[in-house]
Amino acid sequence: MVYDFLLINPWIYDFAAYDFWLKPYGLLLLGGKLRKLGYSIYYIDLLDPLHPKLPVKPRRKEFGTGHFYKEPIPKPVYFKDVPRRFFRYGIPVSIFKKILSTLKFKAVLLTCTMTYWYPGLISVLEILTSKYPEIPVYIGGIYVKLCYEHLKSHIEKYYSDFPVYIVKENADEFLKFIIKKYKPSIKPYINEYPIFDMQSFIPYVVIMTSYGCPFNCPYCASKTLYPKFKPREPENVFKEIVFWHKNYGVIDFAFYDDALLFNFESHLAIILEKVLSHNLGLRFHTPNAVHARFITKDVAQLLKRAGFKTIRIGLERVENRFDNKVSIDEFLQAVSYLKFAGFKERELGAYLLYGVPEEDFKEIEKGLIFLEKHRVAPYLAEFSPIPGTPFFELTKKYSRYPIEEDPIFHNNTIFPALKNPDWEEIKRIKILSREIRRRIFNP
Ligand code: B12
Ligand code: SF4
Repeated sequence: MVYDFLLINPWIYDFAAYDFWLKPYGLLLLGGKLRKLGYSIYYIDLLDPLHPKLPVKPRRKEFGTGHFYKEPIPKPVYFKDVPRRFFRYGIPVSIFKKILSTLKFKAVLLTCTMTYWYPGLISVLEILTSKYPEIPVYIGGIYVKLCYEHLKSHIEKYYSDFPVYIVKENADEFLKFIIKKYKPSIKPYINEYPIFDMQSFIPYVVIMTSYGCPFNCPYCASKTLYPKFKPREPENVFKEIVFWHKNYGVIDFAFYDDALLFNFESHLAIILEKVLSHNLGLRFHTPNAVHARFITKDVAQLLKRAGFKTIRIGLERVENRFDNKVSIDEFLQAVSYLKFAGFKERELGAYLLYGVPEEDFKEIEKGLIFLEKHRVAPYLAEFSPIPGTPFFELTKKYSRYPIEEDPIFHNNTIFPALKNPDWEEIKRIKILSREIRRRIFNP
């Protein structure tokens, strides 16, 4: 069979990558829409942690999360000051080539989620163009949206002889073009849900109930990616959840919303009440943090009753705060409501953003101690500068890397905003954070 489209989720080249409900949601979404239009598709997930041919099975953890298979690769020279090893995460190249050799397809769709993960995309592109120089390749996703010029100049320089196209638009716009150019070859699929069923296994399903965020924090890309906040119809979200549970036995659902609790009463509450009334026994997770400001006593109780198991709150900083999405009082109030509703310490956590320009590690330490005092598990989030944000402009002044020239330097592990990172101090802070978590979880 000749597939209309081959969809590929590229490898990750990085110091670290973990399947914390990490899926190429945009690409899976696009696949679902194509299938509904009657296009035949094939999906290769190069990150697939459950691929049956992996030489070593990566360790998996609770709720569908876990490690990826990885192979060490030489660290890029420009990262020589970073005391970490470098890996290619995902299935071995040989397995990918083998799968590819069995397939026939008319066009390829590639995505790239983090701006600094583009080397994985380029590796795939290199293999594809050398084996299938005539086949069109379309590239979209967050990296494309945030670093369009970077990819454009790369393609012009190295792939100008190949039919490689960069797509900045959202899936729906792209589909209008596809419909004109390609004729569907099979019967339309029953629904347009993301193609989780084309993975080798469905450990969990990602859900987005809304796009965008009403806030505009100076370090975040949400407004660039989604200028307007757009909720989905609660009934449709509920039906999607039921579909995965009833047909595939999925229990764990991770929300990717930027503002999951915004307009709670008229949105998420409706979805959760429906879930409860059907007694589905599901578990929900919020790897992308929720807003403490929207957590009232009732919200906390409904989240608990509905089966939320992982709640991460975006606190970011305790002192010298540089956003206004939450105040310390609101944060503490939210935590007390959540605990009162019955959430255990293990189920809750707060993100602390660090590694910002001119970082003061003493301040971060105080933030960690503050969280320990209030018995909220701290999770450190290393700052990554995102083009188009005020913090990107600020980082340009302080970075030891040309962050404007190459998105590889947006990698949070390298602490790109620091002129001269004190790696010992960073290690100390990370250990402290881990120890505080341990003390909170095992008093
Ligand atoms: C979920 C999420 C996570 C998850 C999983 C990440 C993942 N899936 O890769 C977790 C929690 C693990 C995570 C972690 C981090 N994240 Co994050 N994350 C997100 C989030 C909220 C959603 C991503 C997503 O799936 N979006 C929804 C889909 C539908 O959008 P999309 O991919 O763009 O797809 C659309 C189009 O682009 C298009 N499309 C997509 N693919 C293709 C392909 C083709 C061919 C075409 C035509 C179209 C197309 O169609 C889709 C529908 O229209 C985004 C913010 C956001 N709202 O997007 C941040 C975001 C990607 N993360 C970000 C950051 C900063 C981080 C962290 C560094 C945070 C930290 N300091 O710890 C870490 C780094 C993780 C790591 N290095 O391992 C930044 C980007 C950073 C960067 N430099 O690229 C973002 C943009 C948020 C922000 N603050 O601005 N993240
Ligand atoms: S509240 Fe969160 S998603 Fe919204 S702009 Fe701020 S950091 Fe981004």
